[in-house]
Formats: sequence, structure tokens, C-alpha cells
Amino acid sequence: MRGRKAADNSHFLKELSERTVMNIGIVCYPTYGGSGVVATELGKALAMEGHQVHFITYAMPFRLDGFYNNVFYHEVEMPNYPLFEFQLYTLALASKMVDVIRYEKLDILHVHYAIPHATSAYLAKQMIQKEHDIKIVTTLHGTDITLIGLEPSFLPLVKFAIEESDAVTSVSRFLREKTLTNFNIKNKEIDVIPNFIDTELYTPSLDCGLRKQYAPQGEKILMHVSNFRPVKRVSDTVRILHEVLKSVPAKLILIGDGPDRSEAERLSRELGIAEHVRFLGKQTGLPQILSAADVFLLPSQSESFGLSALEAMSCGVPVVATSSGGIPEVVVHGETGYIAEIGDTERMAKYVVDLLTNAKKHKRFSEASRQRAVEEFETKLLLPHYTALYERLLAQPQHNSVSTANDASNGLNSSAQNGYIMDFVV
Ligand code: GMT
Repeated sequence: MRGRKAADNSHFLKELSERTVMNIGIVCYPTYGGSGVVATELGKALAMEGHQVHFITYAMPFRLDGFYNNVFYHEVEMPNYPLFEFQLYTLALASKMVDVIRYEKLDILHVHYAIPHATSAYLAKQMIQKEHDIKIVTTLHGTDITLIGLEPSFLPLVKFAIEESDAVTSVSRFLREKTLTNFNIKNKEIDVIPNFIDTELYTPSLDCGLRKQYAPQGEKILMHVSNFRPVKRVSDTVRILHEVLKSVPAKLILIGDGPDRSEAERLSRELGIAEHVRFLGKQTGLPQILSAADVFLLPSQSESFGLSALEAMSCGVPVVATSSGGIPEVVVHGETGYIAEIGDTERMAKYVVDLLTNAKKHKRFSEASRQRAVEEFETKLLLPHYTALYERLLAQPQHNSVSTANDASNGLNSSAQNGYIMDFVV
């Protein structure tokens, strides 16, 4: 399908017929989490542009919640075998990738989160090399680089997979720098393509009834959305509320679930503020829920970008967050919210009170948050960066079966001989 033009008799707009239609495989974690959200939204947006998008995961991505034209889903089957004490997902995924590349004639395989997806992609590429030249794009999202990827069991593999990808992107400048230094990457370009948001969907909307239900006396609403993992420091949101309550009547609404939920529940009881904290668990309809908030809290220990902060900003909600990782690339201190040191809950509480007690300032921050989301992070602005990257890769010389076969017959390693891999080292 490489270089194919959309057929003239297609239903797409005329301008689309001039564009190159690509077959794109997307691999991600399908569960609750930012990288899966970004990957799924990217796939949906690409499909809207007329590209054929094939999701390859072990479960349906949770944001793929309906029928979408040009979107296909391929489930990775995991056979159980008593000899394998640990699941061999990396291998099963590689085999499924080969299948989809071969039969759906993929041009691009875009993997989100390096572990293990980039390794599976490398393996799949090697397996199918003689018949099909697939281009691998790896997008780095966060803890694949800053935490788990640094474990000695994974570090050499992540470094290798990054270096062998045809293109690598990171979701923030912070993450690019971390990748280059943590993995001592010397000869690989890493493109920063920030996360994006559909600002028409995530838009300030009418209260969905949440305020009436949870803040009936006109209390202010603090909100946090995450997967409640330790890096999110969810308990700090409870500590912040505890401070805020000393001067402003407020409620804390927590959305999501995960390992630290019970600790946050326990802390709210210990501090005697449980009646002001509501845990709603996992929710859909985030734009409406977020729109009910006065301030969004993101007190993370580590955050390569902070997609949830962007979602809040797009709904016109100022963010009080930590300075960790890429958050300052999203939240502008003193304009769209405030930034404090990790763990400094007192300062974050002061910032929250400042916003809650100054209506003019709150309005200004709210408008600036929305404006920043629209002007800097709207999907329509950032999607072309991905499509341009794909097109750039597809325009590069093909590494096809014929030359590989010849190279093999010469007893030479084809990649090393024709410098193909080096082509991508810039
Ligand atoms: O890296 C992770 O912890 C997982 C990942 C996810 O799937 O939630 O989160 C990361 O990717 C998001 C999307 O790019 C970013 O918005 C998050 O900041 C980032 N999380 C961390 O860096 C902790």
C-alpha cells in the first residue's frame, strides 16, 4: 500500500484523494494509562484522515469504544503452557506483528512504550525482512525511560531497541534528554512530538450534576485523575485538601484506581477529612467531569508529560502540579497554573487557595489554560508531525527482499553491507 493514492471513487473529500494513504500498525498498552490513550487517539485521528489503522494489543484499547471507519483490531493470543512459568508476551506479540505486517501490508509499525513493544517490533522486522520492509517508529512515554527501563534486566534491551528503531519520538523535551543520557544514545535522532488533545471534545462544558451532588453547599472542587500508582503521589492530594480546608470549604474528587487508592482513603480518614474526599473510581465522560473542577492537582513524583493536566487545561481548569519531568512544558507557572517542588504540599495548598480566593485570577488562569491547550496541543496541529515522520521514513530507500536475498547469497550481513541501518543514524 506504500505510496498508494486514495482511490478517486472513495468517499473521502477531494483533498484527501491527493494524499498518501498508509497502512499503520499501532501497538500499545490497552489499559488505563496515558500511553494507551495517546496511541489510541493517534490511531483514531489517523483513521479519520483516511489511513488504515491496525491496533495490535492483548485487549481492546479502552478508548476504542465504538465503531470507527478504517480501524481494525488484532488481538494477541497468549497460549498457556505449564512449562512457561512466565507469560511470553514479547514473543507472541512479535508473531502477531509479523502476521499483521504480512497480510495487512503495513507500511509503518508504530509502537508506544518501549518495553517490550520495541523489542517485539525489532524481532518482527527481522523475521519479515526478506519479504517486506516495515518501518518501525517507537514513541517513548515515561517510565519505560525514567524508571523500569533503567533496571539492569531491561536497560541494554531498551537501548538496543531504541537504536534499532527506524525513528524514535518522545512526548517531551525532558524525556528526550533523559533518554539520551540514561541510555547513552549517541547516534539517534529523537523527535519531540508532544502529546495532543481533541480540544473540541475536551472543552469547558456544562456541569454534569457533579457539583450539585458532591459540593452542594457551593464548596470548591479539587480534582485528580490518574492510575493511582506510587509515582502519582495521590496521598499528596489529600494532604493538599487538608491544608486548603483550613481556609476554604472544598471537596476533593479522585478519579481512577490503582495500588495507592487504599492508602489515600486511609490518610483521608486519619486526617479526619474523609467526608470531603470522594473516590469515583474509573470513569468515562472525563470532559464533563473535569469541567466541574476548580483546580486540577498533579503532585507527581515523575511525569514525562502529564496528559491528565492537559485534559484539565483543555476544559479550562488551572493545574497545580510539581516541577517533575515534563510538567513545566505543559503547565506554565503563573499563567495556566502553579508549579511546586515534589512533596511540597503546603506550597501547593497555598497556590490552590490563591486561585480559589481570587475569582479574577482564576478566570484568567482558566482562559489561559484553555488557550494554551488549543494553540499548542490540539490534535490537528500535532498529527501532521506524525504523518510527516511516517512519510519521511517511507520516502527512504527500500530495503527489500531482493537485495537481502542477494546479500545473503554473498554471505554478507545485508544491513551492514548496504548501510541500511546506518541510513537512519543521524
Ligand atoms: O510511563 C508510564 O508510567 C506509563 C505511561 C502511561 O501509560 O500512563 O505514562 C506516561 O505517558 C503519558 C503519555 O505520554 C504521560 O502523559 C505520562 O506523563 C507518563 N507517565 C510518567 O512519566 C510517569
